[in-house]
Amino acid sequence: MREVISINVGQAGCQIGNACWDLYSLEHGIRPDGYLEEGLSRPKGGEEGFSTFFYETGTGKYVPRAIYVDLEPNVIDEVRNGAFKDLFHPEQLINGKEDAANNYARGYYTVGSQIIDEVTDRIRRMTDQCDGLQGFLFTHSLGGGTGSGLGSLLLKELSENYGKKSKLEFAVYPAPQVSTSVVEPYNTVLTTHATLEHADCTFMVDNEAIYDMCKKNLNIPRPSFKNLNTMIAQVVSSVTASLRFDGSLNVDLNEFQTNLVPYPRIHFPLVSYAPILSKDRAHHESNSVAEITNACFEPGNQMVKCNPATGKYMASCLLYRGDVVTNDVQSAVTQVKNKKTVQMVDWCPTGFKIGICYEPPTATPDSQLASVQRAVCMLSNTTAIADAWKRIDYKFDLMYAKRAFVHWYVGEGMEEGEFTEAREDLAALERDYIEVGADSYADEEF
Ligand SMILES: Nc1nc2c(ncn2[C@@H]2O[C@H](COP(=O)(O)OP(=O)(O)OP(=O)(O)O)[C@@H](O)[C@H]2O)c(=O)[nH]1
Ligand SMILES: [Mg+2]
Repeated sequence: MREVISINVGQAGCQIGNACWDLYSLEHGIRPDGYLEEGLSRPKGGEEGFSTFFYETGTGKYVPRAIYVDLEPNVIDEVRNGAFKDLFHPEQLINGKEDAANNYARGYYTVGSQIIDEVTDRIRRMTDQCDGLQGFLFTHSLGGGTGSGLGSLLLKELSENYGKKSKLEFAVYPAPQVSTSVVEPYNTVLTTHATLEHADCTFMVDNEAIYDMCKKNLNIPRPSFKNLNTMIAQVVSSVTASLRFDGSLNVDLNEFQTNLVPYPRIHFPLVSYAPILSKDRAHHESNSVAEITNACFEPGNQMVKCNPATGKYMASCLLYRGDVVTNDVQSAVTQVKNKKTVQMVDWCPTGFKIGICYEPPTATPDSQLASVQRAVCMLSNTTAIADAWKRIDYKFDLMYAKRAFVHWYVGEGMEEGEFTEAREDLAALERDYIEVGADSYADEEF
């Protein structure tokens, strides 16, 4: 048993959590009330797979290994009253009375610190139920006060209490289209600095990139958070499929991580997904392995806006799902390696790690995504992702030059020095990316 506990923090974290558990349940044949669909004697996913994410109670009900936490009640009340109200144990849903008001310092210091003991206590009870805890999967926004502040505090606590257990996160990168506050660049920089040494691997989801995907590929004129989350859940599901389904060539997430993260700080792989097809277009596409593999190198399939053609790849993993055979994958990968736009760093062998999970992707009934026979999710550690840091650092600097809004943070017990320290750390991170991308012999004199 290699259990994984999901921790959803703040509005974005919890709402993405909802979309994920909705999808996982469908994939494993578990009904919204936690009992199995008719005709099943055990959840789908092989002997053990599902039990990394669900545990079984004495009455044959399956419960997600998940914690929801928000500093205010609304988002979690929706879970308590929604379609999945019976799926969760009430103890898994934790909320406070007032939110962090978009303020990292409230999430980390004042309001967050009041709830942290309760949260770590519930997490402890859940880890006690595990035989061989593998790690934690976080979802949160970088821009919200709770997602950033409480998220950072929790990751730090988990680091202290669970030492070497993996901590992976899906972190929502702010976008102007769906932004809720002006201080998101502050929160993003502060939380990235605070979690850099605690998270082992961070998959960023840039709301702007997902918004464009929904609009262009799925023909949704004004995408809502729900639409974005359905898309995000599909990606999270692909990344976690290897943990939830038994199967051959189904490489463990740990193994991917080892390959993806060459240095502890360089732990932000770019995620791409294909196909992203609306229901009405699905019939016109063949979706061969070669096509979907190639599509992962198209900007429109990336979860973060950046240009990998101008950067270098350090490592890449391709996670296939569904009706896929190794021969097709091998020829697709050979083609990809010959692309001019795919430049590897000179210190790393040109390896693409492959995983195949034979369970095809599932689309939830209200999803605009077409049901397809196969899909692929690419995780690649590319220096191009540093563009995301550049953009947010620039926005941070514009405000911080005028010390705009800083008093709100200082008023919640934060020292101004933390701003400078965080910003310097991000500047160092940008430099780290330049350094890993530089040719090994470029500095030498001959
Ligand atoms: N993809 C996605 N992004 C969301 C969702 N809800 C909020 N966001 C984004 O998250 C950021 C705001 O953070 P929230 O998660 O709402 O804030 P919070 O963590 O609840 O913190 P406070 O409300 O400030 O206490 C903005 O960038 C929003 O665009 C969601 O359901 N899905
Ligand atoms: Mg909130």
